[in-house]
Amino acid sequence: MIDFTLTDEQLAMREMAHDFAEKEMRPVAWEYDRDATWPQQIIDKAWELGLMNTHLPEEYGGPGLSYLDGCIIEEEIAWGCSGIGTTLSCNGLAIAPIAIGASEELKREYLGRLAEAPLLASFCLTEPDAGSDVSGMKTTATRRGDKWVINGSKCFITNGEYANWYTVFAKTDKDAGHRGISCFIVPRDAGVIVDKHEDKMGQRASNTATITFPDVEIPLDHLVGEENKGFKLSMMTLDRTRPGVAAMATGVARAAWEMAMDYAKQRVQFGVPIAMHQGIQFLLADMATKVHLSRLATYNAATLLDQGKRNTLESSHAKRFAADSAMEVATDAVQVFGGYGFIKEYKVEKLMRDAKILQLYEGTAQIQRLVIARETLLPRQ
Ligand code: COS
Repeated sequence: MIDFTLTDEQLAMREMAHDFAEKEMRPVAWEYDRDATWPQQIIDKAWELGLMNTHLPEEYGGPGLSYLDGCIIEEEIAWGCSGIGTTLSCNGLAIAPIAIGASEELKREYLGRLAEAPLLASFCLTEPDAGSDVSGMKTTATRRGDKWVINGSKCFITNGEYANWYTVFAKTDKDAGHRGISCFIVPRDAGVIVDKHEDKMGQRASNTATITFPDVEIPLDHLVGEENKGFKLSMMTLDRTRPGVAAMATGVARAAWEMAMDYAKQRVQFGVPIAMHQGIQFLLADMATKVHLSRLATYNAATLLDQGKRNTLESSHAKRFAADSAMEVATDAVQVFGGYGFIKEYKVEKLMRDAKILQLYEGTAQIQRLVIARETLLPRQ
C-alpha cells in the first residue's frame, strides 16, 4: 500500500520543527549568513528539543526516530536556514557507520556522548585529491603495536572545527583499491589538527574545515566494522543520509517558492500584480511541481530505509532531483523578483547561494546520475 499520509505524531513533529525554524532560525539566519556566525545557541536549543541526532538509537540515549521522521524535520529546518540545517543534521553522517558497524563498546561510548550533550561529530571521507573517487584516498592507517596510526588530511569537513570526534576513512591496504579502506573513530584529543576554515559562497553559518591527522594514535579497538570493509560502510552511510539532503533541498525550494509567490502577489506591473501574468504563473507552477515531487522522492527513499530495504537507486533519485530542483527553483525565484532579487536586502538571493552546495555535497549531481545509470543499466540480481 502506498500512503504518505503523516501520522498525528509526525504532524506534531513537523509543527514543532517548523516553529523552531520560524522563531529561532529565520530571525538570525540572514545575519549569520552575512557574518558566517557559528550557531552555537541554536545547536544547544535544537539538541534540547530532540531535533538533532534523529536516528541515534534509543538504546544509546537518542530519539530513535525513523528515516522518514528525520526527513520531515530536515525539510522544516532547511526552510528556516539550510546553512544552520547542515550544521544540525551533520552528526547523522558520522553516526551512520558507527550504528551499522561499530562494536557495542564504541557505540556506548561515542553515540552515548552525542546523547548526553550537544556535541558534534564529523564524517571524514573527502580528501583534496579524492572527492567523487572515494577509493583514491591517500590517508593511511597503520598498525603499530597496540595502536592504529593515522596519517593524512581530509577536506570540506562539515563541523570539523567543533567536532568532539571524527569518523575517519583511511587506507589499510594501499594496493587494494576500494577493498583496502577501513573506518575508524578518532577522538579530537588524539592529536587532530584543524587546519583551514573555508569561506563559502552559501550555507555560510555552517562550518567547513580541513582536518589533518599527523601520526595520530588511536586504540586498536577504534576500528569500525571489519578491516578493509570501510568503502561499503561509506556507501551504506550515503544511502542513509542522501534522503536527508533531499529533504533539505525540498525545504530550500519551498522557501524560495513561497517568497516568489508572496512577492508576485504584491508587485504590480502593467496595472496588475505580476502573479496575474501567465509568464510568472508558469514559473510559480513549475516551482510548485518541483517542491512536490522532491518531497515525494524523499519520502520514498526514506520509507524504503525504514522498511529495511536497500535504497541506493531511490536515494540517488531523490538527492539528484531535489538538489537540482532547489537550484532551479531558487534561481527562478530570483527571476520573479527581477532586479530586486539580485539585491541582498530582498533575502531571496541567499537561497540561490545556499542551494548550490546541495548539488555538490554527499555526491555531486553527476555522481548521483552515475549511480542511477549503474543501478538501472546493470541492476543488481
Ligand atoms: N551499498 C553497498 N555496497 C555498495 C554500494 C552501496 N550503496 N555502492 C557500491 N557498493 C559496493 C559495490 O557492490 C562494490 O562491491 P565489491 O567490492 O563486492 O565489488 C564496491 O562497493 C565498489 O563499488 P563501485 O565499483 O561502484 O565503486 P566505485 O569506486 O566505482 O565508486 C561511486 C562508486 C562513484 C558511486 C562512489 O565512489 C561514490 O558514491 N562517490 C561519491 C562520494 C561522495 O558522495 N562523496 C561526498 C563525501 S560525503 S559529504
